[in-house]
Order: sequence, then structure tokens, then C-alpha cells
Amino acid sequence: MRHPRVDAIADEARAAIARAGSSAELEQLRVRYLGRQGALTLLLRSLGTLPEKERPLVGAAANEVKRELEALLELKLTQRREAERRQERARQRLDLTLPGRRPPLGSCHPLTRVQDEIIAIFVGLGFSVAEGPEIESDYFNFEALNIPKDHPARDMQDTFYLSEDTLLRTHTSPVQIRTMQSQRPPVRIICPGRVYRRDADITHSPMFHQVEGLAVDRQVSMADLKGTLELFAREMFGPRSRIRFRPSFFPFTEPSAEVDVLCFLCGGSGCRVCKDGWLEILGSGMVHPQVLGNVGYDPEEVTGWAFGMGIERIAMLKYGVDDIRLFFENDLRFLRQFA
Ligand code: 2NL
Repeated sequence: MRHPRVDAIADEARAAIARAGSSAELEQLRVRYLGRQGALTLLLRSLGTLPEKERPLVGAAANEVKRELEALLELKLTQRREAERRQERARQRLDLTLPGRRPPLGSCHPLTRVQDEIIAIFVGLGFSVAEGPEIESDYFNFEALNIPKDHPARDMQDTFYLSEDTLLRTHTSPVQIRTMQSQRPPVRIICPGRVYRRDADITHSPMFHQVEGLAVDRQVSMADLKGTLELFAREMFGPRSRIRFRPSFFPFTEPSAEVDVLCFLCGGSGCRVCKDGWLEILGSGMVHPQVLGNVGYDPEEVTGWAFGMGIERIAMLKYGVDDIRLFFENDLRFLRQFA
């Protein structure tokens, strides 16, 4: 059964369906030809306006084309949808042969590194690590260390007081006092930790780190101190390191000495950092008999030496850092350089 008007719609629809590139376009074509306002639907609905003789012919032809287009669209849609699902699956497929993303790796803070190195050297010499509270009493931080009541270190200007009797420790010496109080000689300890002083500029931070060392036994001498620190310097700053002792004063040691290491940057000829060829690295001395007595030791029976150094200062010298605040800003551009 043929009819020119039906044939025209059928030819146009077949061509459009053949050209359609997506399931969405096919859906649009279904609406255009078979929908409620579609070309075939309208034609079928207007059969009544045709001459009576033509109606069955056009009606039959239109219904036949309608079934053909429905079948054609159904087939094409099924094919297109399957192809589109395949494309989407391919797009989402994981490529298991791609190299993995490297997880970002953290690294040790330079202060932790220097502190660990110092500890390792003394542990290798038979010292034990001792720790204690950061909140201390006036007794353990000052009194037991022979620091007089009117000493400038006790000043409100230099010490963070929490009350008249409690404060943030200004050095790790109270750990050594506590250790000596609780055990008999021989004592060989290393005391790392945070300490606090009211001070802030490019070389001072209100919180910084210290390592103190203490050795007490029968017949411990200044020669033992010098030999130990010389060994420490050679391990810390290189085998060609040399040290020198300069007379100094601390209330808790007698005699007292400041220790310099030959500048490892210029070899001792003098440079921007060391000025005269020497770098000050620590303070030290023979433990004051009064301090030994305060912890219940007999100064006639045992002697001892002690030293204290600032970890930030050692790290600044070792790595050429010129501002202490860099250690506390946690800027990754700074920290990554020590990875
Ligand atoms: C410095 C000087 C020093 C000590 C710390 C000490 C501890 C006890 C007894 C005697 Cl329990 N002395 N420690 C001794 C001499 C110097 O530190 O300039 N530190 C950064």
C-alpha cells in the first residue's frame, strides 16, 4: 500500500533516522514523527478531512509506516544506547599499568636531627638520656643550682613565672638535680628538652632547646671534661675539629669555661660567621661543691663536670641559618632543605 503523502513522510523519516548520531537525536525523531504532534499522528488524525475513498488507503499506509518507523527507531536506539554504554565504560576504566602517585613524605625537623645526633654521640660514650618537667619550682631551677636570690637570671625580665614559686624551666639543669637526688654516683646523663626565656630576636626564641650533660663519680676531672668534649666536637663537626676553653663564670660550676670549636666554615682564618676563627658552642665547668652538697652527695668523695648547649645555636652554625625564627615557622620551603 502506497500513498504519495505517506511516502514523503516515510522517506524523510528513514533518512533522518539513518543520519542520527546519538540516542538523544533518535528520541527527538520519535517525537517528531510518532509523537502526539508528530507528522504521522497528525496525518492519521486528519483522515476525516480526506475524500471517503482515500481514507482506508491512506490510513492503512500511514499505520504501516508508523509500525515500520517504531521498529526502526527501537532497533537503532538499542544499538546507539549499547554503543554509548561501551564508550562510557571505556572512559571510566582504570589503567592499572599507570605508575602510582608518590605519597608526600615528611622528614625530620632540623632541630630534632641535631638533637638526635648530639644524644647519639653521648649515648655512644655510655651516657643515659634523662627527662623532666617543663614546669618547675624555683628550688630545682635556681636554688639547688646555687643561683642566688638576687641573680639577674631570676629576674621577671628573663624568666616566665607561673606563680611566686613555679616557672617555666630556663634550662634543663633541674632534670640533673632531680636525677642526682634520686640516685647515687656514678651518674652519666644527657638531658635534652625545651626551655623558656623571655627573649625574642633573630638569635633568641622564647622557647628553645637545650642539651645538658653531667658526669659525677670519684676522681672525675677537668681533663675528662676536655677529652669528652673534644671527642664530641670531632663527631659533631668533623674529624679535623679542634676546641679551646675560655675561662668563664656560672654560679653552678667552679671553675667554669666556655668552649669554642675551630670554625668549620673557614678553617679558622676568620669569616663572616666566626669573625676570629672560633665559634662558641657551649658552656661548661666542674660542678660546684655546693650543688653536690644540695643533692646529698659528699663533695669530698665525688666530683663532677657539666655542660650545656643550645640546640638552635648548634643547628644555625651547622646549617648556616641566620634567623632562629625559621625553625619555628614550619615553612615547607625551609624544612624540605633538610629532607
Ligand atoms: C650554657 C651553659 C651550662 C651547666 C650548664 C650544670 C648542671 C648542673 C650542675 C652544674 Cl646540675 N652545671 N649545667 C654547667 C655549665 C654550663 O650551660 O651556656 N648553656 C647554653
